[in-house]
Order: sequence, then C-alpha cells, then structure tokens
Amino acid sequence: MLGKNRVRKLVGIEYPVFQGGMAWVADADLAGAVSNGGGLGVIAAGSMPAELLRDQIRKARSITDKPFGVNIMLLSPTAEDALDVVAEERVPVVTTGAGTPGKVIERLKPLGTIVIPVVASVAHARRVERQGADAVVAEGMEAGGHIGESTTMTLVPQIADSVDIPVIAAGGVVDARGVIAAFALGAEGVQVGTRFVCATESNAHKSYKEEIIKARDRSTVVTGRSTGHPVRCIHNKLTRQFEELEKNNASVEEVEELGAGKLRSAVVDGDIEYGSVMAGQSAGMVSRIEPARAIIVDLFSGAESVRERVNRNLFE
Ligand code: TUI
Repeated sequence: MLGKNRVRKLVGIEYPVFQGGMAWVADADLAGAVSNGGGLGVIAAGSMPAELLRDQIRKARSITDKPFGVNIMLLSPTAEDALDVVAEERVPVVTTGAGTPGKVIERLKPLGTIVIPVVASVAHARRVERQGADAVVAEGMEAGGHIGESTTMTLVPQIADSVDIPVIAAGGVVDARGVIAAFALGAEGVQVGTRFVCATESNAHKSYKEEIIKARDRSTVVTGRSTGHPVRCIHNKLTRQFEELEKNNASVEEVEELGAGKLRSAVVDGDIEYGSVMAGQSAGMVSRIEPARAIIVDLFSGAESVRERVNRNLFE
C-alpha cells in the first residue's frame, strides 16, 4: 500500500495526509502531534505575528523530528512577515491559501522548500504548476473557512487531468471512505481540517469542538459571498447577522467589519454564539475527540474494508 505514492515521497511522511492550516487552531501542539502520527502537521501562520510564528516553529521542532509545514494565508496582513520567518527557519514544507502564491514560490524554491498551494480552480492549479509548485491541494467547497465555488467531487478530477504534479484532495474528507473517494478521483493525498480540530492535541476551545461533534449534515452555511470571500461556518447568531446584512445589500466594508476578530473569539474564547465557528460539511461526520495519531490510523487502516465493499458492490 502507498508504495508509489508521490506525496509521501515528496514530503517524507508515512501517510499521505496533511492537516489543514487552520488559523488560530493549527499551532505547534497540533502540528507536532499530526507529524508524530505519520501525517504532515501544519502550523497556521494566519493568526500569528512573526515572533510567535518563529516560537511555534521552534516548538514544533521540539515536539517532533518529522517533517512539518507552515500555512501562509495570503489574505493576511502578516503574510510577508511569515514568508521571511519560514525562509529564515528553513521550514521544510509551506502551503499557501486564499490567494496567488507566485512570490512565495519565487522566494522559497531556491531554498529547497517544498511549496504546495491550496487552489480552488483548474486555472489556478495550472498557473502555480508553471510557477514551480511541487504539488497542489485541490480544495472543494465542502471545506470549512474560506472556500471556492467547486465541489471536491468535480474539482479534484479536473485538476488531476490538468497538471502533472501530485494533487492532494481537500474539502469533505473525514474518514476512510473519503480517502478512497479522493484517490478514485485522482488525488494522491488528502488534507483534513475539521476532524483535526477535534484532535485531543488541538487547543481549540472545548465548546468549539463540541459544536463540531454536535453538527449534522446541514449545520454549516456559507456567508460573505457578497465580499468575494465566502466562508463556511456552523450556523449561529453570527451567521444570521451576516445573512441579514447581505440580504439588505450591506457594503463589503460593513460585512467584513462584522467578521473581524470572530474566528479568534470562537476558537480561543469559545464564543460559539457570536464567534465564527469555521468548519467543513464533514462536521456532521465527526463524532469524537481522539488523538491525532488515531485519526490518521483510522483514515488509512479503514481503507481496506472500504475497498472490499467497493469490490463487492461494483465489481462482483
Ligand atoms: O484559505 C483557505 N481557507 C481559509 S483562510 C481563512 S481565514 C479568513 N478569515 C476571514 C475571511 C477570509 C478568510 C479561513 N479559511 N483555504 C484555501 C483556499 N484558497 N480556499 C480558496 C482559496 C482560493 C480562492 C481564490 C485561492 C486562490 C484564489 O484565487 C486565486 C486566483 O487567481 O484564482
């Protein structure tokens, strides 16, 4: 199993699973645990000033001797500082999100950093391949947080058909069924976010984790379409306020103002009523808090029985 997998080889990991670079959630504790568990742990630079990011990178190195990554959220005002820090600290893998990573690739490739942009369209995947990306994460709109418009089911095969670099599927992948489905669509790896929020080692507030565990199939909604930056969250009083503003054609500034600081208040303070409880549609399938390693083992050890079921129902 996984002998010829290019994602494992590229980043030097046991299982081809990345932990999503979730702002405020993905710190050194979670990333270190995921990397120790055989996947690629990722620290989210999104919420961190430069010196905190540096501390977190060093802390991750004290937790694990395995490869780990940093996610640079390109919409963030601290993205340029984060780029300096990952270059100085020689972080082995960098993922990017929410923007065009040309400058990141240009700066980091000469250092030997593996750069893997998160993309939400075929055009963007092709462009980053031309610019020198080592792989892409193809993220469908089932994902939590800032999303594109295509589903994982349609995006992953179209990107896999359009680029030669390995594709990692994200958005809705939460268990072994999702892993098999992603690989059937042409992916060679998966990125998992929502389920890792509920890892034992995740420092997300207990109430945030409980909201995900309580979630059902229709518990998430997408707000912020009017701003050009749609975001998927678990519905609550905040998402109703967003809906009200957007229904009344509020200005982009007004809508963005409502969102400011709300992810932090949900993740750190546990304000699940008025905070932004970002989560993917897969929240409805997350049922417990468990160690990162257990999540990773479940994703891949369960794949064999899924394959047998597929064989029985499709080929026999
Ligand atoms: O970036 C994410 N997910 C995120 S970032 C985030 S923090 C945030 N807070 C408030 C408002 C907005 C964000 C929470 N979740 N995922 C990766 C991702 N990238 N999803 C979609 C994209 C994307 C979208 C358009 C990347 C590039 C793009 O345009 C590039 C182009 O030229 O087509």
